[in-house]
Amino acid sequence: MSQEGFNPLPPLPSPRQVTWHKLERYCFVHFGPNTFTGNEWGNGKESEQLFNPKNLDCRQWVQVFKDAGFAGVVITAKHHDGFCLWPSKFSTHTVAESPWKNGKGDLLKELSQACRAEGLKFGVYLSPWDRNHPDYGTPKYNDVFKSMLREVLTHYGPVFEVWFDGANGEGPNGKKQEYDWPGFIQVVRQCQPNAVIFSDAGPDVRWTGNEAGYAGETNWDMIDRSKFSPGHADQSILNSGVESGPDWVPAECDVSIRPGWFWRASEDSKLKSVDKLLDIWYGSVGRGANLILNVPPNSDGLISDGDVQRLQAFNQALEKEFAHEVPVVDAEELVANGTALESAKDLVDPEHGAFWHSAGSAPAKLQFTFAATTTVDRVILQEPILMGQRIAKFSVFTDDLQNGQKTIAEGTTIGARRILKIPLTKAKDIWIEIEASRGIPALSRVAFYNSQG
Ligand code: FUL
Repeated sequence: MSQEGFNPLPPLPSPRQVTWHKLERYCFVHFGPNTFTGNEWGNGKESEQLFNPKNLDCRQWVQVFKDAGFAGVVITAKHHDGFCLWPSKFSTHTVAESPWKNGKGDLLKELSQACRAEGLKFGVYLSPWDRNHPDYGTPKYNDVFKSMLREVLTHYGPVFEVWFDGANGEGPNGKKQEYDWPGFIQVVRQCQPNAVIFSDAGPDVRWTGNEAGYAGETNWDMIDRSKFSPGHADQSILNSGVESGPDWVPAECDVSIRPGWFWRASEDSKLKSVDKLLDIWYGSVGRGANLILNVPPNSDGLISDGDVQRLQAFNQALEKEFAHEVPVVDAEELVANGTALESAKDLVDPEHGAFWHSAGSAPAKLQFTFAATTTVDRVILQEPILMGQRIAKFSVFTDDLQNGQKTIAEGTTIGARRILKIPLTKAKDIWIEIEASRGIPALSRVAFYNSQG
């Protein structure tokens, strides 16, 4: 397992991106005037009087998300309608003008405190598009937006992700804005240097190109950032990334548990099924991306019972998938010097963990042996992404006297993780062949499971 002479292959993730990769899944919360009107996009003319979530309790949201295994929350601090969920000094369309808590409420304060109390990460969505602000469409608005960002990023403790929406429509004056993206990014870097910035063009995390929750089967963490700008990015490229891309900008998959982003009573019965949520998880987290699942609170200010139950059932189903790991007793070529397998099997932390790499370029074959003939139907593969994303094509196969060599799975990229559902396979040994790779292939984790128990 000597790592001498094996060098990182740029581009590489920044420390803030490495931290982000480990979160895997967190919740999105769309909440605001639309929660009370039933609209998806407010026009900015909604009366502040509408906003009155009488039983609002962010601790309930956070407890529900935490119990269901989610690592954090990103809240729509300001959606396209311009309504601010905090009492911004730079707008007259905020919680301060609403009847909620007699205008004394601050939703970002309540949510960030609840997150800190439970150890969840806190993130913010701020739409640059503002259908309410009178300055929208003029250079002055860029300063307004930066001032709002500063408020949000300096008053509520650590922020793990700042989510910029690419939508760019007209303001109340019918004008469109020339956004000062470099300026917006600079404010985030100054106020929250550890936060990743999401947009359809990064700079830190990219949109996956759809709102259905699926990364590409092939999912490179790289793109060429110079070819994209927010609102102007090729969706199919965003979905699969670019093998030769010079910038590390991994994908995040956004999707709602309901048909819409905002809560409405008529969609209480239209929640995604547990099977659908699992499929989305395999299509996002399982392809090395992160999943941001939207679970919108209702007009009372609470996550509805149906959503709570669905999240719990989803989490239970996910835990069941990986409840039974099948231990590997020997991993040839994985541990070149024959070190006890435990040490290799525990290499699950791409930041600090050691890893296997081949002596030369692909192909490379790895043999995993179980204590006895056993059955497996799930495989987790991980690359040590601190060394760069490399593997471009692999297959998983069995080989025995009776049936000869039999391919049970094929794939392209792995990255932070690749989680495979394979047909229930009876075997004493399983092989993984890395057929193509940028540079020398490396793996930091290979694990087998039997979801049937
Ligand atoms: C889109 C917005 O227009 C939707 O309303 C929603 O917020 C979604 C997550 O992003 O661009």
